[in-house]
Amino acid sequence: MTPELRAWIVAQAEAGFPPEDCLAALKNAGWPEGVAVDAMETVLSEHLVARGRPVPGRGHLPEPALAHSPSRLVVDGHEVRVLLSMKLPRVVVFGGLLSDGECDELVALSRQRLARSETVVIETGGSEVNTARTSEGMFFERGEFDICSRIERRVGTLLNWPVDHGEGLQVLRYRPGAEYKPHYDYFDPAQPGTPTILARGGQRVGTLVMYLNSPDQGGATTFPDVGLEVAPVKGNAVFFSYNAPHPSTRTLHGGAPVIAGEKWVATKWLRERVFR
Ligand code: PD2
Ligand code: ZN
Repeated sequence: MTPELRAWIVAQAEAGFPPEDCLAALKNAGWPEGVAVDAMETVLSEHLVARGRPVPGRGHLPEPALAHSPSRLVVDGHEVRVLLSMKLPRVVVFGGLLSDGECDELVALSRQRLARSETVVIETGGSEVNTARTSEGMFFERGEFDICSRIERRVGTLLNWPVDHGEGLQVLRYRPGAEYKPHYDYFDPAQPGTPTILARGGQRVGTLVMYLNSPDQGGATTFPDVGLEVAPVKGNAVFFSYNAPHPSTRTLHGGAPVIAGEKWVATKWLRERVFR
């Protein structure tokens, strides 16, 4: 995006023109709608952040049905416990979202692919360790296996979010010493590659980290802004959502170093729009 176009989008908004007019002009100029929407959101939220003004949030977010404070939810015939619910950051911890058998199956299906990516690392010299994220990972396609579809459906029902607005499951394995330093899961509007990423499904608006085993020691999911630690327990999951790609959501989170044993998780990221 050119500086001139950025300035034009900001000028339209400051002059009080409705966003629909700006969008229509971009579409007339040949921009696909999704790309134009993301460009406007990116430019305007950056502009507001630069001015120290709050970024308006997106209205609609993934959210479990907790209005009447249930201690359990029955989702597609599967009982899920509600262990913790926090407003800011929006965090919910679920118990028993996955059965032991489902966890084991995901680990078995992903293990070979993790092993394969290790070989690639060795071939390139093996010294390029990303110190922020020392786990190994792989992605399933959405619906790649029956187990993926079943979990995707359950997560969609639990969080009231369409299955096609979700990325495929990502599996991570952490060995002793491995960690995931604190980060945000949304795509940083200030990064030059972000508009391209957003063209496929828009922003991430929610994350569900599902624990596929219980490490012997360490490996909690941490939210440093609020001093929250979620213990990794096989079958449990931590959900959090973010209504803007902004630190005001307080969704900074990390995976604490694993001290003993391995840690396996499956992460499901939820997008604003259809992700294909
Ligand atoms: O494994 C975790 O606890 C963890 C922590 C932070 C996973 C993710 N982020 C992630 O997959 O984004
Ligand atoms: Zn994360």
